Amino acid sequence: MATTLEDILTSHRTGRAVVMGTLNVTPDSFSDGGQYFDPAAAVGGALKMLAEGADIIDIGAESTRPGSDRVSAAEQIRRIEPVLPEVARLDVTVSIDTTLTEVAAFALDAGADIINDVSAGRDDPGILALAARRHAPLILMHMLGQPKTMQEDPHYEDVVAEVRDFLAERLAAAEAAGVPPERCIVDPGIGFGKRLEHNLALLAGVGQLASLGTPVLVGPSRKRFIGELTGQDSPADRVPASVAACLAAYDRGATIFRVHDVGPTRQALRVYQAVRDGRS
Ligand code: HH2
Repeated sequence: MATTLEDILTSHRTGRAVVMGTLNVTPDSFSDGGQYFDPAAAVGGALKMLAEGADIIDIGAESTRPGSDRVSAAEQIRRIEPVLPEVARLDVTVSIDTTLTEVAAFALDAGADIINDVSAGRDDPGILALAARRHAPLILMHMLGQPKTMQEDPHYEDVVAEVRDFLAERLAAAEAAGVPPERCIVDPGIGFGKRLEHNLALLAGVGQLASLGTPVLVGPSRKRFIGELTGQDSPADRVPASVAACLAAYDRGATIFRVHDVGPTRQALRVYQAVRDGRS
């Protein structure tokens, strides 16, 4: 049976591990750019992720890799239009990875269930009211600066405390707009304005974010810090290390994992849970 929104939104209490497969309908994403730009390939990719055990398919039409330029709402909609309704017909929860209200509204109308906003409602504040009106769960992510410049010189005194304070403030902003914390998920934004040591501190400190009372999502998959730790230059060669990062975060309280490699992540989580619980 498919994982429900309720299962996802209570995962921090139940300990259920939720796998979100990344489907970038873009020509230029850092790890899978172009792979799913063709609509048929994108739907095929979603089917494969579903067969491998994805609970959520996260569809995005704008790369937010360091240095990237913005993509207009009209172009994002043009990219997701032939893909999202097809994926929404499958037995899987769909999230839309966008910071723009117009794109999120289109996606919800086309069958998306969750809004994944990497700007946490700062780019286009109307997205918070949209989530409230449509009772759509909302992912609030931390980012320092903007994708264009975020990796130029990120600096924190205490990265975990600062990210936690930011997320608490964005949870309050969402609640003021009508989205209660019970419908929010927080995310430290691995790689978004962070150096290697910041990413490691946040993965190690996810327990402090979990104390905000919502599920914590992490997206370490194939990112640059994994390459820095392992010496693997090509994102496609960073799969085992990405899985390890998810397990380490799960161990510390994160329950939702945004990944490019659903099968390996699901297998590893299954074994980890079986050993931890002493049963399959
Ligand atoms: N990372 C990316 C995009 N969206 N959303 C959340 N909530 N958390 C993340 O860590 C996150 C995200 C970047 O990865 P990807 O989509 O693969 O690359 P690109 O931005 O180049 O499309």
